[in-house]
Amino acid sequence: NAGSKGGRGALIVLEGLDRSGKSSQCARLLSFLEGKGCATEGWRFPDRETSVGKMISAYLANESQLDDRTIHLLFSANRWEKRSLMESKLLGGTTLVVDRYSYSGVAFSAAKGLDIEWCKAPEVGLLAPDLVIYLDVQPEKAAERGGYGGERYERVEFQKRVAEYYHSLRDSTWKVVDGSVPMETVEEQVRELAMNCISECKEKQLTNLSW
Ligand code: NYM
Ligand code: MG
Repeated sequence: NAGSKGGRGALIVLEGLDRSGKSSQCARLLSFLEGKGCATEGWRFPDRETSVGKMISAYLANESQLDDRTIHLLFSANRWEKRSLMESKLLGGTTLVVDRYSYSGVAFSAAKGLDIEWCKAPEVGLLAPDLVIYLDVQPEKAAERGGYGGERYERVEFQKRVAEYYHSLRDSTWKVVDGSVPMETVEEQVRELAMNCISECKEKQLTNLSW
């Protein structure tokens, strides 16, 4: 039973390359929705707080080495371990604004050379987002923003391949927003997409991700 009278919350995912502005936009959207009195939480993947998340974090920091398929499955497991909590929040009427999700999982691993269908498989059955906002920034532009934190994957050539795989994953839930324009302009568009999504999904069933 979707407890709250207002219907369920929306699962809104922001995706994009490193330094595309996702984290800033997630924070801005979150405070906007809170200001509207909308029950909202900000989530992110990888969730580095769990024990799986700590393994991922050490890998990204180059403090540990893991086989490509192994780390891929850990990223996926990190979403699976949050699935039931995610579902209960959504059914209870809370909208989740999520910084990265399965699309990051597939795009980054496929860019390393893993078979894309193999990469998609462990994501099947996770909750399907109601909206995916892709912040589109050219890899070169993102790199100019600086602040690559020295983590694995933070190299322009690699990010170009990631962008190609992201492109191949686009489906009807995706809205591509030009992330190279001023932050306030991006914010405006993100707000509008999110508000529409939240009102439209109240009546819709939660579904599972399939590709
Ligand atoms: N990443 C993130 C993956 O390779 N697979 C995944 O499933 C997810 C969620 O982790 N470069 C990569 C993308 C990023 C890195 O993410 C860390 P962030 O948003 O910088 O903490
Ligand atoms: Mg990063």
